[in-house]
Amino acid sequence: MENDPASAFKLPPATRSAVILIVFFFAWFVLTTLWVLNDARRIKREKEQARAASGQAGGGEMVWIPPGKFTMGANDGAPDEQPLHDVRVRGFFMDKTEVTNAQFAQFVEATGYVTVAERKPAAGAPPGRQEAGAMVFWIHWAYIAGANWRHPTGPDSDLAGREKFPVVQVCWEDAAAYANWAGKRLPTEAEWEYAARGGIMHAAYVWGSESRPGGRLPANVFGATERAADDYGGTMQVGSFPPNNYGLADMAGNVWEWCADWYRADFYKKSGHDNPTGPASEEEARDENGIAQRVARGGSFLSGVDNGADYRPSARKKAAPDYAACDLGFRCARSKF
Ligand SMILES: [Ca+2]
Repeated sequence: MENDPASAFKLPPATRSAVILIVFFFAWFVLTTLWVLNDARRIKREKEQARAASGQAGGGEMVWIPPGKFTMGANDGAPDEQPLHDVRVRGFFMDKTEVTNAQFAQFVEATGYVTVAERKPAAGAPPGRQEAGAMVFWIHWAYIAGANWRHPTGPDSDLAGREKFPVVQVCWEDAAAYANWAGKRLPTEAEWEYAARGGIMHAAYVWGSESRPGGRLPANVFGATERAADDYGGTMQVGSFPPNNYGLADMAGNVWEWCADWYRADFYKKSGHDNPTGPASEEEARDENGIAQRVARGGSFLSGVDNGADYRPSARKKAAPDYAACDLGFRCARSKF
């Protein structure tokens, strides 16, 4: 045993414990330091990216939505908001506001793009829809010839003084074309809901749990302001109400916002948990009538308590990709710069 080389390293138990403790502490210290340094670098990088994102041509200002996990859906909403399921979302950038008329005009100016609602419908369009037009609400919904993004509520309306109002009467493909031009994309449905919640998890509204904090609705939704009974209001300048905790304005109300995903009422039953992107194809999205629709989120100035408070962050809307309406617009996202 005298010659056992290991015996040279034998230490009294107390000393050995102390050495182990010191080694553990040292390892913990090194790992923590590395983690803090790495996080500081990440925050610095994200701030730089957010700065770079500001004032992009035709894009509007974006904010960084940090990666995280949240519970998507609601138990007390419409059946398509169920079941609740955990979703992990990667960090991404999101437009602070809905895309405005001025921003959309820049896109049209630069590209000569003609929106779907401005194009003559194909031969065989149903009666009353043979002229270019779109959906307008006044007491009830109607297809109005001549309604398009330049004339949001019909041929007699225009955009004078509405430069900072959200663009409306844009179909899904119009929104996607704008996003592509701006170097962006439409947000996924999961990204949209995660961003709308602003880090307040499990709350029914983007501003928190109370339906009417301080006795009023802090968003451009039906019933938010005193109006005559026959006044259905309209869009407002973007950012007229306080933004959510991420700095995003009008995630409740003003206009519905197109998302990238195809819609399926039962999608949550089989949704993946890591950055889900909706049904994989148009085919998979077809409902019992063979119709495939896209998702829109956030409610509009027409959304009220009576129709399920569609401005809740979990509420889902489906719309055909070629549907254009006076209360439907969009905002863009971007993965990185
Ligand atoms: Ca909105």
